[in-house]
Amino acid sequence: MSKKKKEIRQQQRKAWDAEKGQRKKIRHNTAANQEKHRVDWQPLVPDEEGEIADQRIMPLDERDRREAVEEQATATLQASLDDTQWQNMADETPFLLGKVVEVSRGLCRAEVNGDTIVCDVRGILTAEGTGYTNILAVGDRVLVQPLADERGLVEGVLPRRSGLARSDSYDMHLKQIIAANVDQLLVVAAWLEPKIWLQMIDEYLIGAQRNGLKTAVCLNKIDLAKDGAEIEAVAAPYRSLDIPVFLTSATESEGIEPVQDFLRGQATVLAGLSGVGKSTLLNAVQPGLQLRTSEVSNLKSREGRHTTTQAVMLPLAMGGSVVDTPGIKDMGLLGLHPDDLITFYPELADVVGYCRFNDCTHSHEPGCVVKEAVADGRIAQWRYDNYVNLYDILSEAV
Ligand SMILES: Nc1nc2c(ncn2[C@@H]2O[C@H](COP(=O)(O)OP(=O)(O)OP(=O)(O)O)[C@@H](O)[C@H]2O)c(=O)[nH]1
Ligand SMILES: [Zn+2]
Repeated sequence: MSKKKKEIRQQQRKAWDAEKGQRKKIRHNTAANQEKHRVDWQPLVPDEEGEIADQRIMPLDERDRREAVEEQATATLQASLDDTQWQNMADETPFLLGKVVEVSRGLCRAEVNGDTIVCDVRGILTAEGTGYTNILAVGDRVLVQPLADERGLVEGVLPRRSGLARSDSYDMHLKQIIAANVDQLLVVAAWLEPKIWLQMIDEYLIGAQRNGLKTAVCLNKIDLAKDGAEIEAVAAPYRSLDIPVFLTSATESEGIEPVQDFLRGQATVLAGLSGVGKSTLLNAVQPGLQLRTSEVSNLKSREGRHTTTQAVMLPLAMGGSVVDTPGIKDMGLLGLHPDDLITFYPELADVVGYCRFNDCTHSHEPGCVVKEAVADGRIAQWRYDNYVNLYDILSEAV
């Protein structure tokens, strides 16, 4: 961080601390805040008429400003955004820049000026009109109004540079954002216990690639494999598509260095079935790192209610972070047209134009060059099987 920026942050911090007592008084001076400090206070939600209490007593220009802030979240992804630009955006508002590191319903934990504080999310911020079903995800950069007692209020969500999203199962035009501003996804699979599930790996990879994220696969528990050639048969097709494959034995701390190299300085979402060894792997990457969200979390609402954590982003000492979220489990391929599936199987796409029938589905037709390529080993049988299975699943959904 530049010296100047450091100074600015220190000043902000000082001003924040100095105003602590005063701020409380000011807040109590408004009708809206007196309302909020009633014992039965609830986060702002629209009433039966769709009106929000705070909005009725808010001056017009204040409402305009909030609407403008909200609009920022609807902006499409801007790949070039970085920390400096987010800081500049925040500097143009009366609020502080925050980075969301944990999310639960209506609440989040955000890093603000080096501190991690629990924040309520302004009720007026809704996902409506954003194209998403949820307003906030782990990794989001937000505008935070600091409040008393080391708490804060999320006033707005800044534009994202990337996001891992999946189609909503009720309305496929809408998306649920699982993690924001992440760079890549690491699929962790076990060779055995639970037995490797190749179709699931492909599904995770496709999900990430549809969101423009880099991908890699970690094959863990290789100490349980008897045959190195079998492992190679899984690793080779991915590697030839420039998808790195790491072979690890997390309990033995074997093969960890390439995983560290992949994670360093990047925001990475972890994906993998239960029991494949994600926690063990992360502990081998950085001893002491607690992956399990339930243990990390003690998010409490202001009324003292505990809430279930939906996602958590953990910083890595070597730079970068990892995102653990149960939301990833059913990422699925919702909304993908079966005819577009082939773009995620470049080794099949390379040969399809030469099949005898123009509309060959490469499953049962004669004169299919894809099947020929499988037969003579140019395409891995299991990749072909995954393609055919997923094509069938997607065709049923259309
Ligand atoms: N043999 C062997 N066992 C491993 C290896 N890595 C992890 N395990 C074991 O696999 C079990 C599950 O590991 P976890 O790290 O808890 O798996 P996880 O993916 O975090 O599982 P969830 O918490 O359910 O998501 C534990 O008993 C680990 O000791 C490995 O490389 N080899
Ligand atoms: Zn064909």
